[in-house]
Amino acid sequence: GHRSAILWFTGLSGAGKSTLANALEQQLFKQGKNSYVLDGDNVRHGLNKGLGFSDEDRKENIRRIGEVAKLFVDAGTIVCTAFISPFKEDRDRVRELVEDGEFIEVYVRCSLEACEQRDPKGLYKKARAGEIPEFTGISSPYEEPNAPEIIVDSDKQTVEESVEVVLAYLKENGIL
Ligand code: GGZ
Repeated sequence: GHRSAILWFTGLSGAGKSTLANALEQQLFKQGKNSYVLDGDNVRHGLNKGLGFSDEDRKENIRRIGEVAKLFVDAGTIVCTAFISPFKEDRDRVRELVEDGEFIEVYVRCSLEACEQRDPKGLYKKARAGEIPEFTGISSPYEEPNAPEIIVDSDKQTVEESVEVVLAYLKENGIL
């Protein structure tokens, strides 16, 4: 068995949150653990269709995702969420929704320079050109976590190394 928890990945666009969350989910699945990934692909196009990227919309995006993540925890699932979640206050509010130890904040740290260099969807280029307003890191803030449970440096560590770091944390803390 395992205990349920929220693995809350936060970081800039292009830092590798979804990649890491999905790689972790694969490992958990292999170990027979009940896990699920919430990310922009399955949330922003459905439940949160209609929300944009103003501060208010991001706040509401994160609030709803937090409530859904809590439901997954109630259902006994290890839920991995991969959203920029730029505001500390909004992340802290999700933390307060669940029991102590059930909210595990994973800061996927990556310099803006590296994210911008990667630019897998060309969004930074568009943001620099003024074609996307309020783009995180360019024209909208990202507040770094003060005390995340886990930090991975995605511009220095491989995805595999980062997955191992998270798995080790889950074992040490009695989730797995
Ligand atoms: C940031 C934006 C924006 C703006 C569209 N700012 O790299 P991606 O493409 O796939 O991930 C980004 C995603 C961010 O959505 P989140 O729900 O994670 O954001 S938040 O937690 O702040 O609500 C990016 C794309 O959407 N995108 N416009 N203006 N990212």
